[in-house]
Amino acid sequence: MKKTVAVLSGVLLLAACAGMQEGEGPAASVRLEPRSGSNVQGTIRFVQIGDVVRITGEITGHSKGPKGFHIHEKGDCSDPKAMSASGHFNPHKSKHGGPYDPVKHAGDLGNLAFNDQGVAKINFTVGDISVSKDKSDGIIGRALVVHMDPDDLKTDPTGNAGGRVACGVIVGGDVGASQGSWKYQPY
Ligand SMILES: [Cu+2]
Ligand SMILES: [Zn+2]
Repeated sequence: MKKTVAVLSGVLLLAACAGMQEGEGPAASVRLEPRSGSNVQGTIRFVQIGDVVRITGEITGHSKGPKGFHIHEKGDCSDPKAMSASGHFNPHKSKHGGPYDPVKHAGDLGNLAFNDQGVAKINFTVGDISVSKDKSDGIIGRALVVHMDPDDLKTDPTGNAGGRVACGVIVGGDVGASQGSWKYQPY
């Protein structure tokens, strides 16, 4: 009996590590859905790496150029214009800024660069947030929002980024895992 339990826990540990790379902490992900009558959508993944969080993914269906990108306070995208997601995630009661400015909301992720095809490929790291549900700067359970316009990285509290054209609630782990669409990938 004891041996069975030991073997089983070994299998579970292996499963938990599948897909992780060395040095990676917990992951979270979000499926962005169109809002405000747009076609903007995509899937984004967050991985804790030490003190920073790597953000990767792809978003399609926007117009060319820089577009504001933020984590918003409330994990509620139910409103057709995503106003239910409330303001920028701001646990430190700071002012709006760019992602690498000393003064910024934790949720200020700056701008995404959409190309001629309306696609943004995303791969960058930021501090001041963590892949957690419980920490004060934790992003799980909050909303990720893509905007209509560029974020000017200074106008408080919105960055003057215009309407909200995509929204999704950040969940722990990989989106689709419970539906079986996530596949084990050896590395
Ligand atoms: Cu925003
Ligand atoms: Zn902000």
